[in-house]
Amino acid sequence: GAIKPEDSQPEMPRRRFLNSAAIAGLAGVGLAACSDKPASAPAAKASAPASHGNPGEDGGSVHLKPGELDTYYGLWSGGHTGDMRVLGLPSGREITRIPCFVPDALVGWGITNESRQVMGTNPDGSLKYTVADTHHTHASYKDGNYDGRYAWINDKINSRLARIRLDYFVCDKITELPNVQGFHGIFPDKRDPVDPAINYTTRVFCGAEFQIPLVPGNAELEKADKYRSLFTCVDAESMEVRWQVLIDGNCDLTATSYDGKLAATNQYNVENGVKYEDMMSAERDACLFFNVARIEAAVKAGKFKTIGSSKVPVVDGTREANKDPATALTAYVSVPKNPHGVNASPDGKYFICAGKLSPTCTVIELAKVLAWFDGKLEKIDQAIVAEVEVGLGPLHTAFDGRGNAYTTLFLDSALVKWNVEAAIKFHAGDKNARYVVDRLDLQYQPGHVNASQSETVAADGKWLAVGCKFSKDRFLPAGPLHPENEQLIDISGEKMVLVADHPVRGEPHDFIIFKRELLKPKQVYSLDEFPNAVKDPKESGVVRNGRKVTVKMTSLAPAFSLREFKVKKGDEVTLILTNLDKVQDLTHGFAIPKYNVNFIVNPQETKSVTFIADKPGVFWAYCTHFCHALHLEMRSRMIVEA
Ligand code: K7E
Ligand code: RUQ
Ligand code: CUA
Ligand code: CA
Repeated sequence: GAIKPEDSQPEMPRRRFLNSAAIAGLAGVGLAACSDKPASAPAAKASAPASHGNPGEDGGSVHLKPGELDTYYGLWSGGHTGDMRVLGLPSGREITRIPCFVPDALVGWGITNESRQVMGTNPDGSLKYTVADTHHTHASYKDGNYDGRYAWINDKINSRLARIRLDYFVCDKITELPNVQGFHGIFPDKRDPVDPAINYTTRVFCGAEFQIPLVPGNAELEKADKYRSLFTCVDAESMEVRWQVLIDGNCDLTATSYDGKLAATNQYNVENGVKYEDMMSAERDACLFFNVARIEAAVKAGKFKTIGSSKVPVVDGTREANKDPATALTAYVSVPKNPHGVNASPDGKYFICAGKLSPTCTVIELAKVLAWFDGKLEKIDQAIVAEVEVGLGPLHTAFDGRGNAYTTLFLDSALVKWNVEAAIKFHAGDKNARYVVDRLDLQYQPGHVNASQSETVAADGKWLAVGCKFSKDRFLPAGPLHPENEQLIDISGEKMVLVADHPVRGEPHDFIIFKRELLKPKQVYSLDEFPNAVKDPKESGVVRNGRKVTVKMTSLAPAFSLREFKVKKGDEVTLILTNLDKVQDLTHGFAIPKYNVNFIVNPQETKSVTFIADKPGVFWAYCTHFCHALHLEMRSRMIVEA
């Protein structure tokens, strides 16, 4: 049963908070809805008339004719596949996937030397990690909008942050954060808090969700009340960790202000609980704010310690050490029970925390948080300008640039559109302020939501996508593992209209959607990008240095420059391949049977692989990427002499 907008206020006909007894039933709420036939008929059929799915102007249409291009890019987290998906929107077509944390046999990620160096290896040469759990993807800013330089994505399992170069759509750096577990939320800053000339991203903030013993001796391992979490700042350019903040409670999602002064994380475990019952025992948790300029000053002044073998400066952001606003590095704004997302409104004024176990959204005014740091606000909680009920299980919020927020309601399987200023008026006592504008049933249990340009000053209110965690009956059954259901919603009008369902393999979590003009990708590499490029076919050949052999080769359709090469059993072979084809889309592949070698080289790209030639015989190395009428004939013979 959905709540209609008119029912949702002023008095909410729902329990205010989910208590422990209710949470025991929470699985029930989700699972009952999942295992049973949905109570209501699928809403999409009725609600997608032909006139919708086309917000007009530059918004594009969800139904593209063959040959038509999308008007927006979507950068999607790939979930367990550890990559970033690139979509065209509004069509929802997947254009490519950019491998980051997990090996990929198309591009040779985890196979080529260059990618292995980015991924990280053990002393024995094996990959340090081969699994990932990516959640959040965000891109670099300039003047409050995306500037098309970088995107970042996190790996929650092994606390890694990957950077994607958006000129070539490749992952070029991965940083593992020290002394944290469950690295979850990320957000780039949007400008420098001090230097007005730096109106672009120079930092990426990272929240760690799981508290751990920071200096584990055996005595500490089980004392959960002593576990701690750190909030981390990574340099956007060098990808080195700049500093960390020791905090009370945990981190979950992350947000940054448009003026560069504040970063924040929502906290759902201020209790330091180890069991869910403990984690939801307090009535209020927090949204924890970081004063970026003060933290940088403290680091500069040497007011930090280091932890274990890490050299990273760690400043003290605990409650006890930050009571005095004049010197505080952090501020803990209280937020009802176990909030989830925290999102910055595109007007730069507010952060909104979604309640998860509380049916509310909390609106925090950033000017007031700054006033507290300046000693001009008596209590930090006075920065809360609204705490309004929106429905059950609010998780994440997007914006349309017209003053409306769109919050996913996990438990209600719905999206609620609400007006932020009206909510503030309602909270201030104007009981006639109707803040809920519209409500839409979703299929089913939505998590992340984002709208076109939503996390920029240029939020355009045309399209909105939702990542539904359950799809149940929405797609052809294909065994027990159901895809998730990503739904596209036209938000250009007063009423939200569902226009498309797309199945997606688990579990993407987060994504961003932005205008295609903001990216200027290159489609052919420059040879100079690669110090080891074989720039001329004449440089091809085999160079021996003891047991180490270097094979240099080029590709030019339909031939490799070496039709054969000879090595000896036991040699350590490094093969360098440069694709000298200059034409866009003319990619070659290179695979060696029985040697676990497979990778592609794009136009003007160089890659290398290193392996021990431990199997004697003839091995037809062949092109794996259809490139020419003589693609099948495009081979080289590796002869390994016994
Ligand atoms: Cu709501 Cu990782 Cu953004 Cu999923 S998140 S849990
Ligand atoms: S064939 S070369 Cu595998 Cu049908 Cu395409
Ligand atoms: Cu070269 Cu196929
Ligand atoms: Ca809690």
